Amino acid sequence: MTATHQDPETAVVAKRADAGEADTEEIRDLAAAAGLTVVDEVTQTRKEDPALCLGEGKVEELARVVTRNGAGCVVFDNRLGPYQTYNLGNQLPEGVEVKDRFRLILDIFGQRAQTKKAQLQVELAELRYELPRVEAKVSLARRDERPGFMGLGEYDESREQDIKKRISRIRDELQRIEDDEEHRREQRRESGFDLVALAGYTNAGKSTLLRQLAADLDVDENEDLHPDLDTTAESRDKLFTTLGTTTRRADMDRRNVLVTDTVGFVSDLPHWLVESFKSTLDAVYRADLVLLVVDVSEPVEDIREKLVTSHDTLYERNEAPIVTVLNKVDKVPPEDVEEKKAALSALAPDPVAVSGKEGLDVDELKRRIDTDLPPYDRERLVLPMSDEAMSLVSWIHDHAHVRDVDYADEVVVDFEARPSIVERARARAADLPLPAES
Ligand SMILES: Nc1nc2c(ncn2[C@@H]2O[C@H](COP(=O)(O)OP(=O)(O)OP(=O)(O)O)[C@@H](O)[C@H]2O)c(=O)[nH]1
Ligand SMILES: [Mg+2]
Repeated sequence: MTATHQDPETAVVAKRADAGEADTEEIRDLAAAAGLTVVDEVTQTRKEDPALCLGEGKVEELARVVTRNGAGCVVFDNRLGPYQTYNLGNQLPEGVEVKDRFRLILDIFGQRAQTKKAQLQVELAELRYELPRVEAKVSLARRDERPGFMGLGEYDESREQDIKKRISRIRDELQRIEDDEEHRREQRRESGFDLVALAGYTNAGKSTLLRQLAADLDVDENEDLHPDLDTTAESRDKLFTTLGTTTRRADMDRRNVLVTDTVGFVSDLPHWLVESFKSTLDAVYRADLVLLVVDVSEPVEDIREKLVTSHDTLYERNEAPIVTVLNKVDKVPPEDVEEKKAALSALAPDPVAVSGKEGLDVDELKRRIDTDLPPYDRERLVLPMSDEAMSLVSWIHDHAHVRDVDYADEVVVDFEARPSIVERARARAADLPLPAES
């Protein structure tokens, strides 16, 4: 068969599994999310070959498949070491790029990063990916170097130093951004808001739920643009539609709640990659309540695995209560939802089943947000009839849920709010000047 020209947007997927069938569904979705067209796949079940990941014969087959399709790129679902990437490149037609799963995820993040913060995080992740590869080259060059001979390692050594310096500069810059955001969260709490975060795997339906819960437009001015918030846009299953964070005010009866949507998790993310996105995940780690969203139409074993990994990621840093949200109930018969609930009861003791798309049981979810957030304190203040007291009443209206105000000789205001808000209202009431004798 004759080779067509190589198309850089065309990919062949490769995957090695230790046992069983190699499932390529997710890596195909990831490749599509990166803008690649997957034309074919080559899989193998065997133990890892240290030089090539796949067996030698399999790699020859891979080279033939790549040539036949004119593919410009091979995407491995496996993690490839620096030498494996290099060796595979030598076995494949010239010019064909070899990417592993993590390189591909970095590509997607790079394409989606729109804010300064997201771009810094992507760059940090890329440098962290590159560093061990450069270090490996440096140590090889050192080993082979003969005394008195300025060797190959020189370039790599200075590259290694550059990467380390850049990593530390980016860390400082991200730290400043994190501090600003922490400050903003504190200000929002002081204004009487409870902070709720949506977390979960990519494609679970977090952004769709945000739309259902939201009362008005974004409250963040400088966050990522959100193509997925356009309700008129045709939605189709796509991974990592959301990379930054978006915060919106929820439409609630009693509490003032801000809901933040965040980047989705993906399976098998290495620690360094998750760490690079810590600033984005801080919105989850520092929330007052986390809504952990899963797609209930997936097989129960997949859901279980995702819940376990999500809990591991969250419990490391988060003390907030978690409400598990079983989303997409419209895709599953009710009896299956019940069966899955029962099967997952140890991990998700009291989940809420909803459909973000159809708006089913969103009110029930709001009730759960209300009850599972840290409780409000209730207070009843008796204030003198004065201008200062009126301005305190209006402050209480802004920061708390007012149950009743009674204007007679005195003002009696009955309200509930975050404990810190109640405390401040009490302090302000104690400071009110006594009304002038008349
Ligand atoms: N049938 C059905 N589809 C849904 C529901 N909720 C979301 N979807 C679809 O699932 C896909 C993913 O939804 P998103 O809200 O973008 O998911 P996400 O969790 O924000 O994904 P990332 O931003 O990639 O982390 C979209 O095609 C939605 O239309 C639901 O309740 N039922
Ligand atoms: Mg999203």
